[in-house]
Amino acid sequence: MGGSQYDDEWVLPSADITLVLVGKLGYGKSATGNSILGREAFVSEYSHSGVTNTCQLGSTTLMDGRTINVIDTPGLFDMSIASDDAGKEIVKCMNMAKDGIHAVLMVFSGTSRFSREDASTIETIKVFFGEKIVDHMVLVFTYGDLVGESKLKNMLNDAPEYLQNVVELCQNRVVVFDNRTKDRRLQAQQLDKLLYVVDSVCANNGGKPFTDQMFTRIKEVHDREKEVHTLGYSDEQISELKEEIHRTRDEQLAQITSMVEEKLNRTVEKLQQQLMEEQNARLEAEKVAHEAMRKSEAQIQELKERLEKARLENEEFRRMAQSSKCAIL
Ligand SMILES: Nc1nc2c(ncn2[C@@H]2O[C@H](COP(=O)(O)OP(=O)(O)O)[C@@H](O)[C@H]2O)c(=O)[nH]1
Ligand SMILES: [Mg+2]
Repeated sequence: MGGSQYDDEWVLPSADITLVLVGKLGYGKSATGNSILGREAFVSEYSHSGVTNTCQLGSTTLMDGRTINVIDTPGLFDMSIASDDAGKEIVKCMNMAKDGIHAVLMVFSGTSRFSREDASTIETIKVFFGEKIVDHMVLVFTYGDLVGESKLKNMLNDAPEYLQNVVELCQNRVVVFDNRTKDRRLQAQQLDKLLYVVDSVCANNGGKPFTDQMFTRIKEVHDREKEVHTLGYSDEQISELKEEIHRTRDEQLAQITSMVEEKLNRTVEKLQQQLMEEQNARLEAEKVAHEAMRKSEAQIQELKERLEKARLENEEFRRMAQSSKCAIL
């Protein structure tokens, strides 16, 4: 048999552009993926059941002839629902994007408030992949039918400081998607806008997609396997070797998975540390403010006492002045 647990998603088509959809469950990742591909490639619905909780790949050829791979993820870096399989899922996603990621589409719902968890999803990705990943980030706001571009601009102007910083870090790469529209012109328009932004991301990065050591390791596994096919073995021999090939691949992927899991654990630890430091800094700032208030209250009291003393002295003086006037008279 020679089956491998990685068989289904192992050999996948390469493409000119690879996009990964990231964000919380229910924000519209799958719907956005479908809008990009122009067909219902991913299940999109607001319910926990029925929605696959694994990465999926959809491909299409664009009008200009370029091929595009879109990877839909199940809230990969949403640490509030992180599962034991998170490491495996990340490896699966990286395998789907084995040549690297051109753009990470950070999907937010245009109708939800930007939350602390949203900020921590971005932070997790930054710590996990390193700061350079920000150069490949595009912010996608869904529910364009309800919010519209100008409303969203206003919302971003009043957004929490963290979101404003992210928008700035992403050099204003913000795209709005109405995934409900049936208007073909609007569908084409919003896809064009996204592709324009993705092209600018590619250009800014010298045409190179994002990769790191983990991607390199996965690519090595692919390359080694390709080598077997080019060594001049006959199909029959390769078929006999299949079990061996799969076993080697599984072992290597298991190694990469534990490396990813370790990195994920370190990421979570680092973020917890960061959070604790932020909390401590906030407590310290509150203490200082409280102390300053206490001090100013004491100063006000002192001032009041001095004024009262002055008033009493004035009165005394007036009394004395009056009695001395009487004495003169
Ligand atoms: N009105 C509206 N609904 C949307 C839009 N995008 C997604 N949705 C809905 O939001 C829900 C969640 O979408 P889904 O793609 O499954 O989110 P995911 O969990 O992030 O993949 C579904 O009911 C979608 O129909 C949009 O642009 N407009
Ligand atoms: Mg989905």
